[in-house]
Amino acid sequence: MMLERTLIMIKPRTFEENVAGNILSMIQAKGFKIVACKVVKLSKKQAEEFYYVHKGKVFYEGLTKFMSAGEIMVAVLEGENIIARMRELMGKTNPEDAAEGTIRKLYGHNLRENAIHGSDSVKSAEYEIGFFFSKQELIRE
Ligand code: 3AN
Repeated sequence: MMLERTLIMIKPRTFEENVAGNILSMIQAKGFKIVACKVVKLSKKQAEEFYYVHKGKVFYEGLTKFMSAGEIMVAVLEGENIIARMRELMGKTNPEDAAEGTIRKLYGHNLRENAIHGSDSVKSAEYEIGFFFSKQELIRE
């Protein structure tokens, strides 16, 4: 078991629906620790930078447009094996395929507007956390 950190984003439509509190409750009920949390709004350019790994894919333009359309809540979570465990709580990318009781099943609307993002590896978590949070914001001592 590894103590890891992951970056989550409650996506624009979902944040606007005022269900961020419910989602954070689900996360806390699992015992996942919230290390940092804030509300931001990305520009189109910033969304493109964040999702650079998807550049060139058919959904890149729509995804970055949607992700810059409104405020989002970003948070850093910490725990053992948190990257995989958070992705399990999120459910599959397409809410239609997500298991009952997962965040995407409960709050996702479609493949693009799927409620929440979570880092998919240690490497992407490091990049994504650094994208939104400064060292100072992550200080614990
Ligand atoms: P996940 O967020 O489950 O790791 P990725 O990394 O494959 O999934 O995709 C990143 C985001 O791009 C997804 N959260 C989703 O909003 C969007 N997306 C992925 N595949 C498609 C697709 N085929 N059509 C539209 N949007 C997509």
